[in-house]
Amino acid sequence: MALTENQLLNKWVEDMARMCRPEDIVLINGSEEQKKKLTEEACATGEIIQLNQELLPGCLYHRTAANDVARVEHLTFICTKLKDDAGPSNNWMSPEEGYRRAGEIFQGSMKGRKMYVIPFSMGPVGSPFSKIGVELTDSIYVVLNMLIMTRAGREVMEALGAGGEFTRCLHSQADLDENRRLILHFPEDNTIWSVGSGYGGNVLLGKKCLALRIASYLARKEMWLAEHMLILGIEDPTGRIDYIAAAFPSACGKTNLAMMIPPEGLKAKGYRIWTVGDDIAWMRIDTDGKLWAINPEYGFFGVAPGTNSKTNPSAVATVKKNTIFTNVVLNPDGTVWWEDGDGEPASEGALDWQGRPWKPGMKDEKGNTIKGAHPNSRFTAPFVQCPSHSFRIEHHHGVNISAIVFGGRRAHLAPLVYQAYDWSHGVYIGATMASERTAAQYGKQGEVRRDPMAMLPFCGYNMADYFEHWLRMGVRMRWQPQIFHVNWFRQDQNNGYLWPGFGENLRILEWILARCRGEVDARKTAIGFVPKLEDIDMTGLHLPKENMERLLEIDPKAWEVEMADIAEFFKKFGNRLPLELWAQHEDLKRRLEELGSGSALQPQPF
Ligand code: OXD
Ligand code: MN
Repeated sequence: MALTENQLLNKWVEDMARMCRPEDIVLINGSEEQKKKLTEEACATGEIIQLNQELLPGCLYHRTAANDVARVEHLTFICTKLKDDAGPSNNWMSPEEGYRRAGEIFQGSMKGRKMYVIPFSMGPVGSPFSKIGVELTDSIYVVLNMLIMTRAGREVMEALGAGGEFTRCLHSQADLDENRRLILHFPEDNTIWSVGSGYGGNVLLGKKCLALRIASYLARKEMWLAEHMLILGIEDPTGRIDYIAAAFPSACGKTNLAMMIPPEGLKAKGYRIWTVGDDIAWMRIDTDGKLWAINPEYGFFGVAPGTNSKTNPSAVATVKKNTIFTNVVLNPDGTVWWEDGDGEPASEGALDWQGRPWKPGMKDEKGNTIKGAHPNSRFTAPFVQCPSHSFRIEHHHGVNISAIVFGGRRAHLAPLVYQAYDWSHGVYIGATMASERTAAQYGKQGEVRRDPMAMLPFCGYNMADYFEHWLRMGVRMRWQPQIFHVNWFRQDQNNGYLWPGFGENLRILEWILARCRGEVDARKTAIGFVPKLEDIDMTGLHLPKENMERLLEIDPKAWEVEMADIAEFFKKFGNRLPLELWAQHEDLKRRLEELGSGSALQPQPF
């Protein structure tokens, strides 16, 4: 009997099976019964360990191979016919070479294993915002994760019907050899091939591969936006909810911001936060001329270390049940632990992320502390388990976006918050986003990594065209969201953070929304509109006034260095870069020169 009623799908599965040679093909229907059977099978082989079902009901544990713990940007390719269509920020391979090289690794890679066929929808099933994909994989871990991260199974098959379009996603762990690992995207064929990895970001193909790299390509063709953004709603006591979409590079606290808890001082105002998404936003202009956004995902694939009841109580509550933990510490009582989490790990009998006996405080030969959980260890948890999850997650048109926020980690340059003059200036701000490495982190202090719109590793085509697309989208909207830039990470001379971050960030979001509603005025500066000190509600937060002044300061000398770096970055895109961005660049340069010469030192109210 045919696998499905979709002949195109059947033919593709047949072709891929001929190449990978699995011993069996199993269609995932999304039922509890099938999930239970697969979990039992994976537990029997040790691929998955069942956790303490009394303390962590429905929770599972998995370890990836030690050489396979993160996304591999150097092995990730965009395979377009023309190299220039991938652009200077992507690795490129021709489609012929991609299919040939990966094909050799896929050849017979599923021998002795089953091939699972997972029909999934990114976005609510049947929504005009959504896209359907089908992932073929030989990993039960992938199946169980996809059942959390996406809407998957029979309902999606029905929506796909006999002739529907879908993204073809092929994955095999093969032998997990780093030298035979490739993550390939064929945007012109709506196809993804991932081989040789078992790590989430490389193998849950609905996420970074489809919802960002392939979707960004489709979004340009179809005039919408696929972005690396969280979506959050802020409800005020009158019941009005305004939504913000925000892009930050990886590891800048997106999940924490998406689930933030109002700070004590603002509690009296009765704000309520609604989490719509923590990683990806798909946005379309609706018939009302406004920008609407959905979260195409259905779960969280969050970093565990650092997640605790203080930094993110909602995430702690979210992972209490039905969660898959990857590469964290396994306690002998079947519970889990990670660095900077809640409580203590077991003092005896714990195993680290590689399955080795581990005790807190253990050191290696060089005297360095051995971490129990991998720094990129993860939890995969259903979206609706988040206490602040928005009821709009199921809504076909998502939420109306009032503000777009770009952010980076800058020790000295960018003020706490500023607002673009208009859409085109906002696109420039997004296109020039960057994060700086600080002494407390990794790499060389002060080194700047440009990460436009936090999409550098995720844009599936030439980023110069991507900027052009953003500019065109602005022209098409009748009501453009206001664009802002924030920097929670500004430091003093002693490398201490000037701003407390976490829930206190709501004070800045409050100003952002007040600006969107035209309720507060601002200082017009060379780089954009900056708040007047008195317009940020500091109730219950005692920060010295000098701190706030430092946080909002604009240093023309530092900006001069920045402008040179931006110009170097822009030049990489040659004459494909929209002239409008160069014009924005020149305007900013001129305004900064005026500021540096003292003629515009006093920012003017507008
Ligand atoms: C992620 C990332 O895992 O951005 O979300 O790296
Ligand atoms: Mn991300």
